[in-house]
Amino acid sequence: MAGLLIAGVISLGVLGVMSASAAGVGEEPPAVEKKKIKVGFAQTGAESGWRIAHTKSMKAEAKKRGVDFRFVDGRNEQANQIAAIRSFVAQRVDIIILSPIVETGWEPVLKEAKRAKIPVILLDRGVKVKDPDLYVCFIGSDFVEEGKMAGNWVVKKTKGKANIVELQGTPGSAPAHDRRSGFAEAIKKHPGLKIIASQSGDFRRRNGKEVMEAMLKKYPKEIDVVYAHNDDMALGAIQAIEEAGMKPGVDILLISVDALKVAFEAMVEGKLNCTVECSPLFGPAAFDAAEKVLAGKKMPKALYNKDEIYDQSVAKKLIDSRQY
Ligand code: GZL
Repeated sequence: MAGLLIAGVISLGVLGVMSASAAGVGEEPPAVEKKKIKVGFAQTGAESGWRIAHTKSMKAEAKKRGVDFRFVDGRNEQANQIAAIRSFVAQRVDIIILSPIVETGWEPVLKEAKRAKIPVILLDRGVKVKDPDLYVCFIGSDFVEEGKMAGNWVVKKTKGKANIVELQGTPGSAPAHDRRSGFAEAIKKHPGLKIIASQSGDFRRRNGKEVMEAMLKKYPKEIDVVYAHNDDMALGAIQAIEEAGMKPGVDILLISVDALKVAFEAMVEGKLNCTVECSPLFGPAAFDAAEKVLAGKKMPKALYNKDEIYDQSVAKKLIDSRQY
């Protein structure tokens, strides 16, 4: 016991003495702490269930990786996101991640980031810029493909004959533009399918309800299908249809995008007919890309998430597995 004690004391003492100076002969030098990468993320806002889940995924992954994460909620204003990018440049972050609310108006501030030699990753939504080197890569969904999936479902479900009302997302945003064009492409060979009205609900549930109320006043009996660019607006439209004394999912079919758990609940209730997935859970992919960029690895210009389509026939079976 004494030997052990002495060994204990000696080792403590030695350690005590040794720790007062640099590592001694034969001692392992203290592990160099891995430098924390500084990431500035300019998020769009908090307009929908999708966006909230997206922010949650990014914050959880940043915490898990011990990243020095600077988060700014753009509160759905491009000016706020531009100011956030400028502040990230001033803070000399290592990399900037941007979910751009709209596609245009980014050239000047992205040039400032480039001049500061700070790489930019686009997440979720794309931008229209002349110089593609203003960002390293885009990670998100193919919104044109999502629109096509929705259009093809409407063609099949209605046998190519229906009056359609479209609830569009934020004007000028990539998802609103591309989900419209993909849908129009899918239905163009079917003259019996007519978009009789199209209006933005800004991806918000309240706006979706208000726009649908106006549409029902204008077209009390003519609407067969609602194509909503996201589930939040579809849920608002469902409320408006019920308040007008009609059965959503039966009198008027509804298809939307995002595949939120609440959309699965509406499908189980028979009020929503179909939703196209657009997963927000790509925090891990975003930080993988950031680490690769900072390690000087070559990145593809675009990395697309895989999206599925779900209708009422699978809603009950899959609802418990939905993660957002
Ligand atoms: C899509 C994303 C869209 C969602 C909406 O990647 O930009 O914005 O479809 C969200 O729910 O508001």
